[in-house]
This record gives sequence, structure tokens and C-alpha cells, in this order.
Amino acid sequence: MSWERRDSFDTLGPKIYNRPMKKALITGITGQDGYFLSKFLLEKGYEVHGLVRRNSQMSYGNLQHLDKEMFNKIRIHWGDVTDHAIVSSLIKNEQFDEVYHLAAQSFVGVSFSNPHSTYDINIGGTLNLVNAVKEYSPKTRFYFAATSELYGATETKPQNETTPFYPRSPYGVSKLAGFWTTKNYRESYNLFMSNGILFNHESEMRGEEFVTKKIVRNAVKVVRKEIESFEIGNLDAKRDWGYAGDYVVGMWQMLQQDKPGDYVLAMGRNHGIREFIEAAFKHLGITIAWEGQGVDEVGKDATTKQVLVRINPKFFRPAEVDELIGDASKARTELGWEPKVDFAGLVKIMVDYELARN
Ligand code: NAP
Ligand code: F7E
Repeated sequence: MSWERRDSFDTLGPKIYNRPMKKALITGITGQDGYFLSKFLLEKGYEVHGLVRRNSQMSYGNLQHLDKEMFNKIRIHWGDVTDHAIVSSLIKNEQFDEVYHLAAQSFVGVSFSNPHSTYDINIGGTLNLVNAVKEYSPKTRFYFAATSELYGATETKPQNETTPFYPRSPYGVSKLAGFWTTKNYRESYNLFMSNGILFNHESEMRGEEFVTKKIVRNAVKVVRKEIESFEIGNLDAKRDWGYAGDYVVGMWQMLQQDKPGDYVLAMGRNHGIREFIEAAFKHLGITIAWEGQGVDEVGKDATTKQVLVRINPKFFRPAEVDELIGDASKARTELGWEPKVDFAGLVKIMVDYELARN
């Protein structure tokens, strides 16, 4: 960043600030949801703090896309969620009104190749947070970023808060532990701790390895003739995709209730990977025609017949989650949650951003 910041490496001793409305901590603030949640809370007048793990570039991730004034309002604390000492002293010294625990190794594919670090961050990190709240700041309201990956291979459709869990990856298993840890602390110690079981939500800030961003980025490159085609994994999976900007509102709503609880956030409609590819290219003026079977299937430009999309099995996962579709009736009724961006709107936001970016 080119402008000066006032970050804190030291969490010793209580910090005295002029407290505006409420004070919130976001772990995982540099990620996709961290960007939208910080913006949302700052607009509400919150004092926003973020826990950021150090990297060699001292980079602030997606926070760099906030306007300078907003960015400078965020109080950054450098630290890793797996570090029990910093998590405890931060929670103890700052006495947050709300903690949004979003930090995670969130990529399902990588969780198969890096299961240990996925467990350390997603389970150990979560335990550090809930335990610090219990010990040092029991009035703090706590949000845990659970996920539709808890449902995995369940056969029930659509999935809601009563659907049995059947995770299919180390990521899913780690989030299941986080879900139950949060619920167990809530029930054992009478703490305000809620789980948001969020289905896939995407945006212009989505990490580049996730399938929606990968498709959009590469489709724009194809249209610009920077590449001829790109490779993808399992085309048969279906996901219930929403817009991240809508989902962070639901996170906040969960912490404004009289009682804590567990809530599904989802659109209630799912779409295949082929459909997302078709929609992205359609927005760029290209109609996709599919030809072939299995790993030989290709997506062609229906007019020029050029192959634009191929399958590479290296993107397949050892175990796949074939289909997810959520039922967010509880959140709609109890929280008043109302997502605004539908599938077509999501694709448009993502493609337009990518077109404007380069
Ligand atoms: P994301 O973009 O991958 O962001 C993850 C964040 O966690 C980043 O800020 C990352 O920091 C941080 N982080 C990772 N390991 C950390 C560590 N050891 N210590 C401190 N920070 C660490 O994820 P997202 O899409 O915003 O998702 C937010 C949360 O919701 C995650 O917990 C995810 O698992 C969960 N979730 C996401 C979805 C979805 O569809 N997006 C759905 C359900 C649940 P760096 O910048 O340093 O990497
Ligand atoms: O994959 C298939 C892939 O990586 C979606 C995370 O935010 O949402 C996300 O997890 C689907 C899978 O997201 C490629 O096999 C095909 O079936 O975009 P994804 P995800 O695994 O659903 C949940 C709710 C979270 O909680 C997670 O944190 O797309 N797919 N071809 C591909 N996926 C990727 N990444 N790359 C491909 O080339």
C-alpha cells in the first residue's frame, strides 16, 4: 500500500479508542467475505478490526480494493489464528462486541493435498477463538463461517438446518468440527455463538482458483485472444451460487438476534458448471456448444467451432460433492434475510468487473 497505516503488532494492554457504535473483529478480513463484511460494518458505523497473517509482501489482500478512507479506518492486528497467544490477548484486550471468524484454508481442492494445515487452521484456529471468547470476553457475540460442504454427499434435497451432514473432503470435515465446537461452546457455557451454514457465494473479489472466477477470467482472456482455450475439472457438479455482498448481511443479522442459532444462507436454486461457462461466454457474445463424452468433452464456439474449454482430470477431486441446493427459509423468516443478486446478475457482475479490470 502506498499510504501510511497504523497497524498493531502488539496486543499488550487495553486499547482506548473513542468507541463509536459497536466494535467488531473480522478474522479472514483479507479474503472475499472479509472485504464485503468490512465495507458493510464500516458503513454501519462499526469500529472494524482485522486479524491478518503476515506474508512477505505485507499485503492486505482484498482490502486494497476498499477506498482509502475506509481502508484507513480498519485497525489491523498482525497474527495467525493458529497462534493461541495472540488470539487470546487480542480478545482479552479489545473486548469486541462481535467477532466474525472467517479465517480458514477455504479451498476444498487444496484441503486434500494439505490436510494437516487445513485442520490446524480450521479446527485449531476456531478452538483458539471460541476458547478466548469463553475465557476473556464472554459477552462477545461470535459468528462461525460454516459451509454447505458439511452436507457433502447427503441425499436429502434441498438441504436445511435439520439435514444430516456427510462431509466429503478434509475441508468439510474440518468445518464440521468447527460447527460442532461453536455449538458445543454455545450450549455448554451459555455463549452467543452462531453458525452460518453458507452455500457457495461468489463475487468480483473471489479467489482465482475457485471455479466461477477461473471461468470468468479465462473466458475474458479467450475473447481478448490472450489464450485459445482453458482447462476445467468436473463439469457435472452443481452448486447453489449467490452473491457474497448479500451473504455478509445475513452474517450480521445472525448476531443481531435475541438468541444465537444456526442458519442456512442459500438461493434455493442450483446450476451446473456447464451452465456457468455458457452464461459467462454468453455475456461476452459467444454461444457454447458441447461435444464429446467424459474427459474428451469440449466446449466449442458454436459459430467458429474453435475449442474454448477442455477437461483436465488433474482438476478432479478424490471425492466430489455432486450437487448442493439450500433451503434458507429459516433465515428468510427469522432474520429477514433477502438476497438481491440472482444467478444472471452474479455472472454479469463478475464478467463486467473482469472486462473493466485489465
Ligand atoms: P477466502 O477468500 O479464502 O478468505 C480466507 C481468509 O482467511 C483470508 O483472509 C486468509 O488470509 C485468511 N486466513 C487463512 N488462514 C489463516 C490463518 N492461519 N490465520 C489468519 N488468517 C488466515 O474465503 P471466503 O470465500 O472469504 O470465505 C470466508 C469464510 O467462509 C471461510 O471460512 C470459508 O471457509 C467460509 N465459507 C465460504 C463460502 C464461499 O462460498 N465463499 C461458503 C461457505 C463458507 P490470507 O489473505 O493471508 O490468505
Ligand atoms: O468448486 C468443480 C469442483 O472450488 C465448485 C469454497 O468457497 O464453496 C467453495 O467450495 C465445483 C466443484 O468451490 C473446476 O470440482 C470443476 O464441484 O469453486 P469451487 P467449492 O469446492 O464448492 C464452499 C461452500 C466452501 O465452503 C468453500 O470454502 O466446481 N470444478 N472444474 C472446479 N473447481 C475448481 N476450483 N477448479 C476447476 O477447474
